[in-house]
Amino acid sequence: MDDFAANPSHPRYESLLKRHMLEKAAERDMLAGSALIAHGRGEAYDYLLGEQTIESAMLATKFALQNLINSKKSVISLNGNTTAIAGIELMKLASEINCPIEVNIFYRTPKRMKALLNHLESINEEFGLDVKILGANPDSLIPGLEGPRAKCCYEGIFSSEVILVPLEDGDRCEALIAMGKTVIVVDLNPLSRSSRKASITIVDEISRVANNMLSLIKEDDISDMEFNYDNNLTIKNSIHYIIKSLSEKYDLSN
Ligand code: PTJ
Repeated sequence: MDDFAANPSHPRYESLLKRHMLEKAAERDMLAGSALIAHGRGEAYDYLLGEQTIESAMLATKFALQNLINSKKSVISLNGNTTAIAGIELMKLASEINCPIEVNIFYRTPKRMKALLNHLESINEEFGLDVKILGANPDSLIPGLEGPRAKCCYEGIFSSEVILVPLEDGDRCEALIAMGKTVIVVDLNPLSRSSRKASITIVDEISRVANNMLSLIKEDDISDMEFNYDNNLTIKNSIHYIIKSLSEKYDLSN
């Protein structure tokens, strides 16, 4: 990737690459001012998860994908961070599921919206995709939210049954749940309000989730799989994992 100097053999290669992608996206005006702080918080949780997809997250990912595939209408909502580090994979996923992408950002400015929409259109062109990209002309409001955060598109977020909203804020997650939607959140912090309020919480890193979904979608049985899914248990299992990993990282008995 252009001026990225790290070698793939570096033990922290993936992490350095994601930071670099965010730096580049910031140069292109795609990110919120606090994007790198949000990413750093995510990295801290990811360290505790061993920078891997844990079992409970994989189960949530499978169940989430089944919901996205089987629903009458689904949408993938993208913000700045998500577009920067998993934009290509999520556009490919949208193409496989045949659902639109909606750019929906917390810190909404015309400059950022334009940069993000242009970037996603360039992914369509580069990879020969034909994904519908919404967000340029919001015509609806999410009830219960105030200001620009409430804006959305009827064709996308407003009328969809199932919505994948990685790195969502707690208020909007609750407002979408109140609209009766199945809300799939991806958040490395299992304790965040969005994690606790979502219908399906994937405690994992967004680019790993996108890649996992792209692999899983090739398995023909995903839409018929039987699940006995309990989101509360998913969250509890991720917290148990973090506690266990913390206690194993250092011998506290000495
Ligand atoms: O592009 P915008 O305007 O919508 O703004 C995006 C950010 C992320 C800046 C905004 O939504 C924000 O401030 O988010 P928060 O409230 O800091 O929450 C971000 C959550 O995402 C935190 O709980 C992080 O742990 C988590 N997170 C950060 N990076 C990742 C992540 N979760 C999964 N994958 C990541 N790569």
